This record gives sequence, structure tokens and C-alpha cells, in this order.
Amino acid sequence: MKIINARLRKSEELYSLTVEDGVFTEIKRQDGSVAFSEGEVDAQGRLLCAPFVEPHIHLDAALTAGEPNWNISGTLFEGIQCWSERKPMLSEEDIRSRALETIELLVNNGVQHIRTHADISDPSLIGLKTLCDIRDVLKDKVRIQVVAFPQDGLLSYPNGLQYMEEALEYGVDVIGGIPHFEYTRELGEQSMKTVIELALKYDRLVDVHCDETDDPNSRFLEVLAYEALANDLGSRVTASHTTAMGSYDNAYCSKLFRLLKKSQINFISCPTESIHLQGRFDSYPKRRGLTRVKELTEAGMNVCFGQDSIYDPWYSLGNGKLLRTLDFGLHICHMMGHKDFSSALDLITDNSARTLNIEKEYGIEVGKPASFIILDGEDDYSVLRKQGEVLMSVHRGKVLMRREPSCITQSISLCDAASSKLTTAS
Ligand code: 17E
Ligand code: FE2
Repeated sequence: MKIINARLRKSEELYSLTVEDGVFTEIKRQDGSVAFSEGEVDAQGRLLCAPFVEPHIHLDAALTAGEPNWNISGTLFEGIQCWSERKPMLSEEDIRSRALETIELLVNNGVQHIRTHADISDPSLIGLKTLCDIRDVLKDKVRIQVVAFPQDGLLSYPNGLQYMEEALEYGVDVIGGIPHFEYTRELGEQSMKTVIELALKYDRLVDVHCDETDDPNSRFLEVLAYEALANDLGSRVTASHTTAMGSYDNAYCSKLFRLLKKSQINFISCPTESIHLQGRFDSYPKRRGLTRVKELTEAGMNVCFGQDSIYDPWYSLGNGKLLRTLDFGLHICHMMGHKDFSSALDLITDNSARTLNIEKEYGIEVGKPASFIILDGEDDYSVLRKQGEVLMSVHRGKVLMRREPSCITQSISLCDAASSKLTTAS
């Protein structure tokens, strides 16, 4: 396969890329645009970049909003309650069909790497097993990491720790946690130590739903970061949400940032989810309920964006488009400067790849797997501004999807009409 007239991120030039046996074998700067030959892919000056990464989603719960009850208050806690009422209705077929439909939605919008949580507060572990099986079956088309997520508490849910060990034996990729939802602060702290001990014992990654609350006293992030640092696991550990950080006072945060930076842990923010679920116990002023994405990024830490939910008990919108999440996130986090826009795609590509520890197989470089997307736009800024569609997605040299750019088929052309009238009048 040969792709011509492609733009690469952070460059103005046009490039040709050659793919052989699923690997990039040549990436060459062109001297201007070149003519199309049969069999080539002409990017027509559009942006070719590494695929989108969905670093945080719950595929076991996707597409279940309103079953059996809708989340009326819009809080995280009512979401957990609604989900507990849906759980008895789970079957392998139910989870498989919803998860596959959601994965297809993601893939058709440029995603090639997914980290999904699977609720293990369930003696049958049916969600976890079904998602691990899907991961294995789809591995040549889309790369999936499954997190064992103890939704009702690792230590507070009866036999929670036992289910975690079973999940690890079954072959889950990542260990999860939910310290702010454990019954006591002590259990929350203990759960963070346990998660790190298990990561060492089983050699797995860690991704904790950490401090997903507006409570400024929810400070489990410091325990997670310290344990990661003390055990030299930082880059393999992720703190998801950390929304309480939006409510920490600056004095505490200033001290906390020193530890966070040293620890090298990663951060995932889910802006659409958090703007909706948090701030729910406020009247006015009403908190935004997001972690400090801008400040973490400026301090040199690794932050990325995820969707978290698609039409589930916590969030009843969502369409698989990470560009939408990015747009929301930049608004909510006050990241609306020219510099932010010029590197915006980092938040849904490179930073997420680093979070998932997949950098070895990720990126537009000779010798790496030829996995890429072509977007309707020339650079980060124009793709973001236009919400440019994904026109092509190629995984390891194989085409996953192609789409025609959308175009208007009829228009009365107000510009032409007005300018001819205005010219005649003058
Ligand atoms: N469970 C949870 O604890 N938090 C979330 N944001 C979702 C599920 C979606
Ligand atoms: Fe989540």
C-alpha cells in the first residue's frame, strides 16, 4: 500500500508513506503534491495520524440507559444504583451484542485501541469473561485492554478481593479500584495498597477510578501515587477521573503536584461524563467537577481524554466520537488558546497511547505497524474546528473502514446572491 499527498502532524509538508507486510517501510517528504497512480491512496493534503485511542470506557454497561430505570438525579451514585438493577439481567449474549455494537461505533470513528472497564462486583464475572473473550477474538482488528473494575468496592463488596484474584487468573490486563466508594477512608487507603501489591504480584497495569467526587477530602490519589512511586511502577499506573482535584485548595494541590510529577503516573479525564455527573450537590456557584487537566499538562504530566460511557446508566448520550469529547474537554478546561488547539490531538492519540503503555506499537514511524487514520482536515486545529470525519482507518496495513467526505448536495449560495446584489447596488 502507498499513501500519497498526506500531511503529518506538526509539519506543513506533504508526505508519501509506503506500507509492506503491515509495517511502514518508507515515509518520504514530497516536493509539492504528486499525481495519483492506480492502486495508491491519495490523502489529498489531509492529515494522516496515529489512530484514536479510547482509554476509558465501560463496554459491559454500554447501551443500557433506562434499563430498567433512568438515572433521574444525574449523580454517579444513582448511576451505580441503576446499574445494580440492570446487572441481574446480564447474559453473555446481551453483553456481547452491546459491546460489539459499541466497538463498531468506536472503530468507525477512528479508534483502534480501547481500554474497557469490566465490573467484577458480580460473582459470575460474566462481564469480565465476555469482554476478555471479545478482546482475544478481535485482536487482529482492534487492540483491547480489559480492566477488572470493582464497581461496588474492592474491600467493601463481599468477597471483592477474591473476585479480583479470579479476574487476574482469567487474564485481565489491568487492575482497577474505586477508593472513594469504599465504606471508610481506611478501606479506601488499604484498597490502593492492595491494588499496587496485586500489580506487582501479577505483573499487570493499574487504572483506578480515583476520587470521582466533588468532595475535597477525597485524597486517595496521594496514596495511589505514593505507592506507585515507592514500587517504581509510575508509568504503568493511571488515575482516572480525579475530579476531587477540581475542589482541592491550591495549597494542598501545590504539595500534591510534587509527588504526582515524581511518581510519573498517568491521568485520564472524561470531560463529558464529569461535567454531567459532578457539581450535582451544588446550587450556585456550581463546580465544573473536572480534574486540573490544564495545570497537570503544564506541569509536564501525561493527561488524556476518554468518553467513559455511551448511553448507559451514568450518561445517556455519546456517539463514539472522541473529537466531540476533545471539543468539550478543551472548553471546560479553559484550554482554548492557539497553542492548545495546535496540539489538541495529543489528548486523544499520543498521550492516551502512553497511558496504555502501547508506545512501542504506536506512531507514524518507519518500522512500526502501519496503523493510522486519515482525517478530514489538514492539521490538529482544522480537524478540531471542523470536527473532521475519519475518512480512512488502517490497522497493521489492513483497511478497517473508509468514508466519503460529507458534502452539501444543494445550496442556494447566500454568499453569491448577496455579493452580486451588493456589488450592483454600489
Ligand atoms: N462507574 C463509576 O464508578 N464511574 C463512572 N463514571 C462510570 C461507571 C461510567
Ligand atoms: Fe469510568
